[in-house]
Amino acid sequence: MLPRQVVKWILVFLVISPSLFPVSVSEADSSYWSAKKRHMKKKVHDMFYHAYENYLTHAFPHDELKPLSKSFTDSLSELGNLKLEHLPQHYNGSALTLIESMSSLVIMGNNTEFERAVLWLSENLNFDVDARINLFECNIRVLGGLVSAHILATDSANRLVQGSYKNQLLTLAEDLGRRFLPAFDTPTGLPYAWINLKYGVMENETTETSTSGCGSLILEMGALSRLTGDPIYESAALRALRRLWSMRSSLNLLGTTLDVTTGEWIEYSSGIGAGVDSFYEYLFKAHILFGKEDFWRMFHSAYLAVQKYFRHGPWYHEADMRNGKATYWQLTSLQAFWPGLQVLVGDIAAANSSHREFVHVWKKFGVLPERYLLDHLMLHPTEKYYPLRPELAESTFYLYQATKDPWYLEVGESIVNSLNSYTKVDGGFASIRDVTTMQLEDHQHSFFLAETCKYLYLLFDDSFLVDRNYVFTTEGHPLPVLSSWHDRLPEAYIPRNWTFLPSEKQARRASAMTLQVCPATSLDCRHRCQQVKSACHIPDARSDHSRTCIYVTDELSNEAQQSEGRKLSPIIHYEGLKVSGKKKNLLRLESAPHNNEEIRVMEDSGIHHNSSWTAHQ
Ligand code: DMJ
Repeated sequence: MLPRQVVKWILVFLVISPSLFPVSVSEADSSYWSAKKRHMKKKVHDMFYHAYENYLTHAFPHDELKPLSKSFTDSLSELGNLKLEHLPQHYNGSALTLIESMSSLVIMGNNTEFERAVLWLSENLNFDVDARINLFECNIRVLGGLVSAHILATDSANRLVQGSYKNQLLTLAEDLGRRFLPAFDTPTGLPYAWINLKYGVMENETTETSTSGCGSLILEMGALSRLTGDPIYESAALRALRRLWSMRSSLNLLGTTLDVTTGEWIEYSSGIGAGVDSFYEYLFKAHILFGKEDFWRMFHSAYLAVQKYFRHGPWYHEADMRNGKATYWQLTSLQAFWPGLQVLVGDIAAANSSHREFVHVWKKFGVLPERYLLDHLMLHPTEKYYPLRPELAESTFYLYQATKDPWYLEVGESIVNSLNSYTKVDGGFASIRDVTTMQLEDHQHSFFLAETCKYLYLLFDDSFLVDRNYVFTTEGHPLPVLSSWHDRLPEAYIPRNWTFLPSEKQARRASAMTLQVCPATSLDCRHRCQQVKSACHIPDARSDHSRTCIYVTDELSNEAQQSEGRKLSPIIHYEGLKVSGKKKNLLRLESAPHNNEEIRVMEDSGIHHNSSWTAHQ
């Protein structure tokens, strides 16, 4: 037994030691997270190669891997084709998964494999095939994959062997782009959803398409025009987008499906998920990529309408575009991309609150089910599947970029663990047919390599993004933000305006992804804090979610410190959330307080207990 005096001094030392050595505590913290990141990066790297090598062994050059039977499917002609109509007789695939993997290979630093893929595609890929493909899917996966890979191949920063590359991928992309053009030959300029790569629009082709199907082509086709100098692709996509926007209701809402020959809506109900999702994404990303104010104006009105009519607390339901009345109360796996888009926009408070709910659902089922009925709190009877979708990983990556809150690393870790325990099989990664039984399905979708693995990898290692500006397409293919493609580069995308991340040992330039493009308006300035409302933020009507974002900047804290003559901790208020003092505790307000009112707080018993928000948000 130790003498009582010694025990007393040990206890005193333990109590005061954190204040004597504050730096070593935070250093221990940061080396814990650095080690965690290295470990997780390796895990994701291994996942990607397990999927990729199995694809090469059992499926290449066909489109996608069937990981249970270790065989293949030529699925480009099946994508979006639910009834599997008009399947081609002699189509042997387009190496879809290889094309989709190329930007991930570069991000993971495997230039040798990337070059091998460039060579193979240059010599073998041929689009002159009798295959009826979905324009949207082929655009985001194949055209986007090729255009992005071409840019990466010609970017000297990637140190690829420049001499061996003669723009072969761009030539292929242009050939494909030309084959898309007949689809746009309609009285409205809205493209058909389906086109035969060899013969153009087929006889008796359906005239029905979706909002995302005809409204999210501008990034890939715009980039193709900028690269080739031929404006025809960008003009076709832009004309369709403008026509679609002109079909919005007086509430600035759109429907989900429409007729390309009449320009009439077929389905008036819409939300932010299937059939619409990337339409919103592309309005905003087109503004970033091409700098046109027009895109910003469209996006801003559309975004505000979504926040006003679809949002219910952290959830998004569907509504009728004509009157804004709620129609379907459903959470869908595809909606999980929305918080990521909100981060880019700058509406981080709303992004954070929705993202947390998706994480809850992921944890409840082990993965995200395709559709969950919010009004009945049950799974959709037939859409219980999880096809290895990337959206939650994508949003987690964006939120970590913006906040550097290590809690998002933990979310990423649990996504990785779930994928490895439920979906990894000897022959790759399999989709889940039913999240209640975890029964598997024999399909490894190409977006698992293009997006799911990529966003998880970037979450744990973002070195590819440092000092560079990229916009990721909806399929996760990076396109650079170049001043030569711009009418005017947005302020936030000019490197001299980039913020510095204070949490690093040495200040490091952040990528544009950590910035808020959506302009902030200063509302009020009281002695302790400045209220800043993002122009993109619409407080929802529920009383328990009615606070607007309030940020306290470092400068104001310092100013307040001087005026009050005492040390203040940076404070960040979020909607109903307050972080102060002890950085590690996230506290939830019991009720929304008035300014400077004494507030009662309680520990957040939810999943965010390990947060450490910092003031640079
Ligand atoms: C991807 O093909 C794209 O992200 C698309 O926009 C919709 N979702 C799938 C993956 O879930």
